[in-house]
Amino acid sequence: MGPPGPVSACPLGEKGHMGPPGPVSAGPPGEKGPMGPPGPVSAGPPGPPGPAGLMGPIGPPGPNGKAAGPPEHLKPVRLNKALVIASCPEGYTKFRGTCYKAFNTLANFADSALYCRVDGGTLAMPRDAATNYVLIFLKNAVDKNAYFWFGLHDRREEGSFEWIDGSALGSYNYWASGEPSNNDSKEHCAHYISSTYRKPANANKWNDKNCNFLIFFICQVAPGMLTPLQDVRKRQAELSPPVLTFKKTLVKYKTSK
Ligand SMILES: [Ca+2]
Repeated sequence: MGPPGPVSACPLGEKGHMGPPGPVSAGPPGEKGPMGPPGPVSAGPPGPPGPAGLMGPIGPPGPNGKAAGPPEHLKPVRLNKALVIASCPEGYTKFRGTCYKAFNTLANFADSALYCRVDGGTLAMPRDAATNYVLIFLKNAVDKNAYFWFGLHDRREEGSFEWIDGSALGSYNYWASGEPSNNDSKEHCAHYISSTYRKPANANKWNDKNCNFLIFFICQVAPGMLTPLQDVRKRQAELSPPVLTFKKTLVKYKTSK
């Protein structure tokens, strides 16, 4: 036999088309995943209120409270009947049913009136000659050289003198000659001139003076209208600080011409 013939040398064919995809791999299912976050809360309308619960047990007693009432200084005065008698307070002199006292305490007109109020009264009001002479007697027994306020003024209306209880002066008066003078338009309060005044005709008579002048004064109170002594002392103590802050002024007994 002869040798094999030469291998046929044909050129290669073209590349074929891509084949169809193979079958999907069908492996076993994966494990269960973790639990997801909670979903939104259901937002339905609130239901009706439930019934009231049972009353609880009674609690322990609280601490003792303070007695209710106004502060001490505003409480009404409790009168001690033993002290309320139809006579005058200590140092007062009764005349025609009214008690009078001349004080040797320096004060301006307004504070004099306050002192009298502490005793349950007012500055004295000599509405007639007899009472006027009693007051002159009382003031001179205390100090013949001093001036004394009494309850007459024209602070409300210049020239219209009135008693400190608001009543009009009336027909009786005991003004010194030329008084009331309202010197410098500053004299609105009445006082007794001293008994030893250099012009005897004007001694013990009435004069109008600057109400800020510091002189003595005369009070009047109704008998039996007293506050108990203890209460008076208490009120005096309350009044003392402002009263004692007066400027110490040299008192000159200078009168108008
Ligand atoms: Ca005068």
